[in-house]
Amino acid sequence: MNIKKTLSVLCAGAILSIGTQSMAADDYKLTLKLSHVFSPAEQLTKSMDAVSASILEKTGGAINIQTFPQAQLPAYKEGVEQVVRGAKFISVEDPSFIGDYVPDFKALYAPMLYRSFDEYVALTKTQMVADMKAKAEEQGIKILALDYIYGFRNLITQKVITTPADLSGMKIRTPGSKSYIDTLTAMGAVATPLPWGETLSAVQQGVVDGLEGSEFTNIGTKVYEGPTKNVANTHHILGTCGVYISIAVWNEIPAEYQAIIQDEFSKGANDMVELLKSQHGGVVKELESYGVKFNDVDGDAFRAALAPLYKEQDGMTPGVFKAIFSELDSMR
Ligand code: X3X
Repeated sequence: MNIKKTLSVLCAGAILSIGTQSMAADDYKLTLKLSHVFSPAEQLTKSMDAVSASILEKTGGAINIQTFPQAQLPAYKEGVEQVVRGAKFISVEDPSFIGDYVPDFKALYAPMLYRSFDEYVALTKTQMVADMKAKAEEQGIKILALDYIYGFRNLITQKVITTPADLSGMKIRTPGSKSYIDTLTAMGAVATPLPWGETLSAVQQGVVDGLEGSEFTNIGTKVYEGPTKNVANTHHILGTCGVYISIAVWNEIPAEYQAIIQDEFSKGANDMVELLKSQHGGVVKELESYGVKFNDVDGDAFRAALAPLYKEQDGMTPGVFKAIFSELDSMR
């Protein structure tokens, strides 16, 4: 009989809650479904598979995380909704998708904030972000990681883009969160939200004039095989994914397994960041060998176009952007 049952018996029928966390029980087992939109060739997919396998092994088979890439299960906003509803589900999406529950995450994912992967990683370790995570838990979302970085998102088009004016009238595909729509609109484009699964066909058929994404997305999903061979180095958003699980599901997991899960997802993110930092130069060269051309842009013009987005939106903590800028200034 495990400790919790013993305690219950000793309390003569009055079930003594020992907190919201159940004690480790030899017979505890949990299967979780993990959902994301990335393709098998992308590092995020490989990292999720590796972390899940390591968790299964280190928990002696108790925690079985089944991974589902390419939006086979609910993804984006719908994936986060599964978490909030308390499903045995892990959603892996960028922080803009939890911005609907904690608006401060829209500020964290605002455009043109970060100059490097490391700046963002350092910011995620601050008390300011810890406070954001606490607010997420109040909304039912336990955040296991925020730094599965898949690269700076750049414009990927047929036409060479150097200024916001060049984007006028151009339909640019974005993911469906408001953060992306507002960003591409402010940059001068006609933001056209589509799930990733419909994106490459939309480009091929001319439904959109281009998209935006990282070099790792470009090479991992073979965007380069299509007509959009020009990449404008806007670095407008740092593409990163968080890992989200229901706080109710999390609290039922024995502490010893929680520690393994947290540790493995944290290590997985760190490993992925270091790997992609080392791979980026080679990926650019490989894309160039496929005929992709990279160009710099008028950064000041795009920064000026995006500046209005640093205005606090409903529900954001007053001064949240000032706090982010202050943290970043202290690192530079
Ligand atoms: O929410 C996770 C990502 O931010 C979604 O970005 P998206 O829809 O441009 O997909 C990125 C690709 O690399 C997926 O293969």
